[in-house]
Amino acid sequence: MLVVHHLGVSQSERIVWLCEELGIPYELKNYARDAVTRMGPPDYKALHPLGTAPIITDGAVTLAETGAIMEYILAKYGDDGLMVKPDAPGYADYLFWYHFANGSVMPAEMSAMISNRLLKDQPVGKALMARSDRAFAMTEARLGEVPYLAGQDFTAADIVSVFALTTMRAFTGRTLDDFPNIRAYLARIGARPAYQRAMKKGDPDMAPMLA
Ligand SMILES: N[C@@H](CCC(=O)N[C@@H](CS)C(=O)NCC(=O)O)C(=O)O
Repeated sequence: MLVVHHLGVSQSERIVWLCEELGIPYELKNYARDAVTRMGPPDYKALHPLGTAPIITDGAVTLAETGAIMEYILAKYGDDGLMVKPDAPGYADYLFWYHFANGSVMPAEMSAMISNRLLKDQPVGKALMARSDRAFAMTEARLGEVPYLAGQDFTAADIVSVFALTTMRAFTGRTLDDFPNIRAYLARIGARPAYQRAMKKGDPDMAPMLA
């Protein structure tokens, strides 16, 4: 049985959402963050040497790292059209936005979170925060051209990307005031029953940060 180990208010919401979009059977185990450190609790960290959310277990397999987990589930359980195939138009766009999310945007948001607190007035802090600004500007521009990140259709690139635009803002303090296209996109995402179910199951006490 596929088990999704979800750390509260974290990137693992994406895996819960993926499972809900695919409609596959899975067990959800919720873990609360440590009350003092706000990090994962010891029983979460014991699951995998990396110790960060998301983590899944599936029979003998224990897997960490969002991208690996997403690809594992999509390949093993069927992608239900959420992956753009190499011969389809938009394949390169799909690849770019899928990998941009965790390869560039999440590191930029993590850096911005620290920089905002500790390095705000220093050149290095400003440079790191500019990375986050660029990521949001690129996403805003893209969503002014197409309804979803890979193009006309909702794909796994959206599932991996939405966390940085929503829940992560609880940590960075960024608002969406200057990003009308992102706000309109998040309204479309928020209307998806699978997204609503995932957020309710994973973080029942948190209203999704869609605006
Ligand atoms: N690149 C990793 C990053 C994972 C990560 O940093 N997860 C955070 C949650 S947003 C975490 O586990 N924080 C708590 C901790 O490190 O104990 C991935 O995408 O899986």
